[in-house]
Amino acid sequence: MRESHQLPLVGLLLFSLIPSQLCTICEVSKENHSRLNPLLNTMIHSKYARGIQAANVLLSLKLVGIQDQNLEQQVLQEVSDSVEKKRSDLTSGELALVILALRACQNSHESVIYLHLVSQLEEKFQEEIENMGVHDGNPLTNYYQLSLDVLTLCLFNGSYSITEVKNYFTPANKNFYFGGQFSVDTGAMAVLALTCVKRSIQNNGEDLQEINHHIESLVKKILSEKKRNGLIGNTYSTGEAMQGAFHMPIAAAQILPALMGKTYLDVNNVSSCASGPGHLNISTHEPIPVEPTISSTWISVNYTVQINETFSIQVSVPKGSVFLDVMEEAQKMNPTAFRFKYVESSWGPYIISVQGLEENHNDRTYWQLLSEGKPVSQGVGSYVVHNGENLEVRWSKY
Ligand code: CBY
Repeated sequence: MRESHQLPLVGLLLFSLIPSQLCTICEVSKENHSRLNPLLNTMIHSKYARGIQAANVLLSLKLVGIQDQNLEQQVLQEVSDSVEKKRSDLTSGELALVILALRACQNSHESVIYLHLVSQLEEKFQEEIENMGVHDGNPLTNYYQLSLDVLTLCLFNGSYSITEVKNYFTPANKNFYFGGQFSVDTGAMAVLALTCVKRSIQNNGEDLQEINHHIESLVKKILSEKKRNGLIGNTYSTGEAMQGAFHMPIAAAQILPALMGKTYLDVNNVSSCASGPGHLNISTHEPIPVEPTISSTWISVNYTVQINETFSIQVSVPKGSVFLDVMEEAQKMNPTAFRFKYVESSWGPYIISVQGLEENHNDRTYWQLLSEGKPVSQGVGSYVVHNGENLEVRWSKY
């Protein structure tokens, strides 16, 4: 997982934690607001901002105070439709995001209609905890989603136990790590959740001290993952971010609030969301479409499925193809060795099984994607492959 993809959350986090030092650097000044248009356009016009992903976009639009009734209505409709479609199939974190998006920046009296969603989230959060009880501390989903759950319950008066949060969110908990590597996304979301919980604690007791301690230690871990070029908040990294790393609507939706000086902790603060000078005004014209690289050039890559045995094949795909294209071509050529299934996630297609062997969160197994033996930092739908590359999907544990 490369640092470029961690920027959105690191941005949110740095901003929320050390505002006095970083606000002025993180936040894009008013005269430069037009530079945010590429991000906005990515969020708004992408045909990929579908389903649950629309919740991320709606949340971001509301937080930065975009005043476009039409647009908001459209995204809201997409969110409502996908909730309707998935219903009880929504994971806890997806439901939390939906609540954050729907209730963001609303007066509390307008929000009564969403109360049942909060009680559904309370249930889903309990199911996560119960699963940890019977499956060796592994939740149904992951700690990124548990953090979203706690953040949402905390912001919108749901019930949760501070003692539970305190015990489960110790920074040494294995769920903060994948394959021994600290997950910056997970840590950042946990810090947002713990910060909300901290603010809700009235007395200066043991709970407060422990939560504070968790926050400090998680922030340390996040900062120690900062790479030489992994800065957010200075002109350079922001400029770079605008140019390419945030071409997915979800990535754009996560970085934009930070650039406007907002964090997910602000969603229940109507005055901080409210429109006024300093909020974004956008021209939501259709972006000029980038010509797809129409090319008759074909490239050849090696593709391997690694379980206990190794299955390899040489595949030809048009230049500009992504990992998924390679997997599909291999599947056509030899379905027995290379058949696979995927689901749509907020970050695009996510591989759940190969050769019928399915990932399992209770066992912490998954299909890892690698190039030249190293894990790639994008999903199968975004990772563009190169001529002569050695690609692999490997049955792994995280
Ligand atoms: N979101 C979630 O529930 C996902 C949480 C998250 C921490 C997430 C990254 C961060 C985010 N902002 O959403 C996450 N990934 C998790 C938890 C996981 C694990 C999923 C299983 C579980 N317990 O829920 C797991 C298995 C460790 C994992 N991610 C695997 C992978 C690989 C996917 C391969 C496949 N089978 O399709 C992959 C490609 C790494 C690899 N080389 O194998 C991977 N993740 C990547 C690259 C990413 C980043 C995507 C970046 C991009 N541009 O596509 C990521 C943003 C994310 C999604 N994973 Co995981 C992390 C990063 O690079 N910053 C909540 C929901 C409501 O949206």
